[in-house]
Amino acid sequence: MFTTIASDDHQLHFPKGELAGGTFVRPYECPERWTYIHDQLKAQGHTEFKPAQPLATDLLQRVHTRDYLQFLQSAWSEWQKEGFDGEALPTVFPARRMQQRVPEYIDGKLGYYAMAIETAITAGTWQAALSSANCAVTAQAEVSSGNREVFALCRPPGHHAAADLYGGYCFLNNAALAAEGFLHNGAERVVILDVDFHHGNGTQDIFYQRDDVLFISLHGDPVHAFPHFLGYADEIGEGKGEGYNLNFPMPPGTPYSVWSEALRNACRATEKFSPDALVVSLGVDTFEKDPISFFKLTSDDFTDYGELLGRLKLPTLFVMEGGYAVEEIGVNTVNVLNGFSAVS
Ligand code: FKS
Ligand code: ZN
Repeated sequence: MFTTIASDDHQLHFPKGELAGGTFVRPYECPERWTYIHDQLKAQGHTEFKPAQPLATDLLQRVHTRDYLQFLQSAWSEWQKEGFDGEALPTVFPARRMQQRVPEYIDGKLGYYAMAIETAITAGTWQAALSSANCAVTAQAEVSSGNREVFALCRPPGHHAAADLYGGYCFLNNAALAAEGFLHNGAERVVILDVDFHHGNGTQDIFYQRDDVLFISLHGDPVHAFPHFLGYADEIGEGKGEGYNLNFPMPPGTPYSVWSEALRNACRATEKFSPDALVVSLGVDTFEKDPISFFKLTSDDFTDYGELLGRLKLPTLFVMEGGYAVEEIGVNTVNVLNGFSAVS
């Protein structure tokens, strides 16, 4: 039985709008995602839930910059101070041939720290993001103290957030914070395996020059898929991090037969690295019916790959990332955990 670390604070982040396809739509990343997963865990006997402890605070500055953390905490009040009616969204960016300096005005700050524009900052965003990070680090502590079946039901997600970038629904990098937690608790090497449909650009960037955290990601080819500007196969790490970043971009329509071959390669690389802990960035937007993604995994495939992960026999932490087929998100997520349990 899995122990789940979850926080009701996720509800404090519920933006009304997301710019998609040229219109404002209700965000795909919505509070019901959490509820469907929560309810399915209970329905399938994973009845142990523990609250998040405020453990992320000490680690935040290992992953994120001071100025970025300050920005996230004050963005909503700075936005409100201007008397704007809507939610805080960026509109202008430090693109090529422009200054990379932090402006003082909130519009400029939003654009400076954003990597995409769909993600609104609202009144409860900081508290929700902080609690989500606390879920990840509390869950990491649970694994470090010997629990072999731990799930961090994080919302908002984290893998697009870099040291000083938010976007793609992410603010604080929950998986990176968990990896830092493992290192802080005595691990020498950690693997972060990102199976969300989207490339974990934030996580990759945070560990790009390091050899103590191997980042592996299976994702939609950036030529076709968000976040578009990172996630190519030739991104292998830099400096002493060279060789410690592994990307498996895959094309539209990719079925489980192909995807699972990439996962087997990822597992072999994981074993070769012989980490002390594994963090799985678990997004179930690889599902065939996901409304914004293009892989073709079925619900049973999630059980199958949960088993592949269980066979690694590593202290493992599952951290929730994406998944937008909301009615199936619970079943698909719990299938991964059940597959893992069945063999571990
Ligand atoms: C598609 C536009 C893409 C943004 C997609 C963000 C995906 C977020 C995620 C996370 F795990 F972070 F939640 N819009 N036409 O699933 O990677
Ligand atoms: Zn995703």
